Amino acid sequence: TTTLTRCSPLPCGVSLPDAVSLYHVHTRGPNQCCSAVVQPIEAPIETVWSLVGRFDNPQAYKNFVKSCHVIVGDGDVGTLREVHVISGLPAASSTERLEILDDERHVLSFSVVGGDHRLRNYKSVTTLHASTDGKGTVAVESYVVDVPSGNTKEDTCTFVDMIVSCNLRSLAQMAANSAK
Ligand code: A9S
Repeated sequence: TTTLTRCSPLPCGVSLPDAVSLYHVHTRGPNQCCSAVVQPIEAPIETVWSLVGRFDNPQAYKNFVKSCHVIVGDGDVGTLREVHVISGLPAASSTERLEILDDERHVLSFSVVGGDHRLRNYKSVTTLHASTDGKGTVAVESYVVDVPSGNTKEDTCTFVDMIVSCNLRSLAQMAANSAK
C-alpha cells in the first residue's frame, strides 16, 4: 500500500482565503516532494493574469521556454501543449496538460504528462491575489513532483524552486513594466 500525505506548502505568513488556499493543498506520495513560491508584483491582478492565464503562451514570461505548441484542445481543461526549452538544462521538451483555468478566481494549474526531462508527475497550481494595499498582486505557485532516482527531496525542491522563482520574478518584471 502507498501512503499519501497532505502537503500544504504555503510559507507561513501567507494568508489566503480558504477557497484559494485549498488549491495549494496537494496529495504527496512517499517519493514526491512539494513546495511553494510567493512573489509580490507591482501591477494590477488583471495585468498579471493576462500573462499567467495564457496556457498557449508560457514563453511570454518563462525564460527557460524556447517555444510552445498546442497539440490538442481549444484552451479548455485537457488541452495539451508541448514546450521546448533552451539549451543548458537537463531537459529538451515537456508535454503538459491544462488542469484548471479559472479566469474569475485567477487560477491556472497544469500537469506534466510526458517529455524529455526528469520531472515526472510534476503538477503546479498558480493563483493570483490582489495585495492588501489594493494596488498590486501576489502570485502563489505551489507544486508536487516525483523525486528522480539518485536525487533527494531537498535537491529536487531546490532545483524546482529555482525555476519557479525565476519564472515568477520574470513575470513580476514584465507585468510591472507593462503597468507603467
Ligand atoms: O514551467 C514551469 O512552470 C515549471 C517548471 C519547474 C518547469 C520545468 C521544466 O520545464 C524545465 C525548465 C525544462 C526543467 C521541466 C518540465 C523539466 C526540467 O527539467
